[in-house]
Amino acid sequence: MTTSNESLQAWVDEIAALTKPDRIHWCDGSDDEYQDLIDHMLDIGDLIRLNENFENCYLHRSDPSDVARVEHLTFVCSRDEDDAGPNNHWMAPDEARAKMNGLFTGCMKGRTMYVIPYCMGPIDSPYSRCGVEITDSAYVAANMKLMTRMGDAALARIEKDDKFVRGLHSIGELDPDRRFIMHFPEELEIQSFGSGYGGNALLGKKCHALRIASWQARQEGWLAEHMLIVEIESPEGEKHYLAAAFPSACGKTNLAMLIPPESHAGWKVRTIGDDIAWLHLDANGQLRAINPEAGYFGVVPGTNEQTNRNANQMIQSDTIFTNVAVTATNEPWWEDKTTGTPAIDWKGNPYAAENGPAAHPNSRFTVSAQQNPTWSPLADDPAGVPISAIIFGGRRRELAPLVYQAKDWAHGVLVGAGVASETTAAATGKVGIVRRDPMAMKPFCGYNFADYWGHWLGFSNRSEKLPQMFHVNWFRRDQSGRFLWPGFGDNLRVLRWIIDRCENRVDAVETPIGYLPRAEDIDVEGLQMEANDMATLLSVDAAKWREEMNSIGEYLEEFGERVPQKLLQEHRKVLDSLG
Ligand code: GTP
Ligand code: SPV
Ligand code: MN
Repeated sequence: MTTSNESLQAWVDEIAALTKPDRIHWCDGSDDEYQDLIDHMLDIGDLIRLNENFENCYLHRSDPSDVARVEHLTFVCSRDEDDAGPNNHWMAPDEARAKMNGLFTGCMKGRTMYVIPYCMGPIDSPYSRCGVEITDSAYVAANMKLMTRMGDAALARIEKDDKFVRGLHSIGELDPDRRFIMHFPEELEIQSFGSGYGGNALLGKKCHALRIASWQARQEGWLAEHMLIVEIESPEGEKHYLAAAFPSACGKTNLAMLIPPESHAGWKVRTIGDDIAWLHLDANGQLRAINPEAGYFGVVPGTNEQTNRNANQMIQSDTIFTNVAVTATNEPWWEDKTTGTPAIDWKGNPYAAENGPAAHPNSRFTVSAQQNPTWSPLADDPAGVPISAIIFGGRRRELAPLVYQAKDWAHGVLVGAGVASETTAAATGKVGIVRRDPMAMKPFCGYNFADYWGHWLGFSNRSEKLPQMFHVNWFRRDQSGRFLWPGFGDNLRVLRWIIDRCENRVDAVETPIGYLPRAEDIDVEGLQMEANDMATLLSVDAAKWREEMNSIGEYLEEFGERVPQKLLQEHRKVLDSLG
């Protein structure tokens, strides 16, 4: 196949000449093609078929050195280093291109080159953007089919728009020393070599829909964010759409498909998106969100009937599992799964407890969003959904209360900029280290955070109907390590307070860091919670917050003179009111 779009055809020809594949396959996105990809991977041993209880489910074991995003090998190659900012690794575009050209030369010899046209967002939405990923990985092609609107329809839109993000990917030799994820935002281009893992290899997701899109969004006046989008409907039929940014492996997928607790009969929760939101102001000044993705690449460990019945059900069929364990009867198994026992670990070795967890802590499922029992058809609405509240959050065993509300938009931007969270297994490196992760975008913002905060602040000049902003923390613990808040479905109780605040239906306690709930305003019916725990969850320790605000101040200073004065003023205000 070929395309009528000359620049796409020329680029594909150029990449084929560089990488020298044996075959070129243009993906049409059909179900037959998906099955062919699966059959091929079963043949060559890249996939293992799981047993009949998991219909059309497969296990992929990645190279043990290639199980998570690699932030130290991810670069933003803008022409000016300051445009990438201290939040990114930077390499000069010429140097990066020379390095990548060397790696890509002849790298697809003996392999098939897949050309994958995809559309991020509903095919007919003005907010959507297209891309083409060229890859030598059938695993990537199959995952892109589940994760994006991939194939003929996307190609037709590309031929109409004549604009697309170019993503070039090769697994290379999966050698960590020859692994780089490069972004050229000015050219709308991505080059990724040496990894087959999700965020490094499925280029539509973090590379395009966040790093490149955030850059485009700044120029065009919108936001590309690491946010879930969820619909909450009350028993009376009142609907609200919330967008929430939590760092990787901090609960977005779970919140986006939560199951109301038993005490909450009549409440309905539907999922628009679980990881990425593109936010635009409409003609009336209403902020609207689309989910650019069409599938979920979710954390497997921790998923079970109690924590997330929907996710558990969603991954019983037509799912690609990456790096989970299997039982003796070839069912997938992971930590906190409530049935079965592991026989073979994620590396393919006989399971032995002393070798660590059976499933990799960052093992993932890939599944079409339509399999989610709470999938909302509004995920396909070209106009997106109107957002009532923006929620930031992190994984903090101390300090951050269960929930608080920012005083206004500018204060909310400071709250977002100050987000800190314990690192997780979603990226290589140490787990459990608290680091700043502004707006949960530390690994994903394709430009200087100082400019990004300025872009966020600017929205208040453009609309008087902006969403309210909040911060949540589901992860407070006591001395013994026990979670103080039950989390998961019970998080609805907190979302209700957030909605009531948006609707001006409930008072709050004003503190220097923002508005907190009165304890009686969080509905705890049916919860076995100690009053003490709730008091801890809703307390603000001024001395510790002064330390926190000083540390946020030091962090902002790292960005030098580009930091907006307005943000520094907000910071000063909070610090002053802490006394
Ligand atoms: P990415 O896909 O990496 O962006 O992650 P995510 O933000 O979608 O995180 P996800 O919902 O997959 O949750 C990650 C881990 O946190 C899983 O092991 C969950 O079981 C756990 N988790 C999610 N929500 C809660 C919660 O409310 N409380 C507690 N204690 N754990 C949670
Ligand atoms: C994350 O790490 O935030 C993910 C998984 O959502 S990945 O697509 O690999 O980035
Ligand atoms: Mn994510």
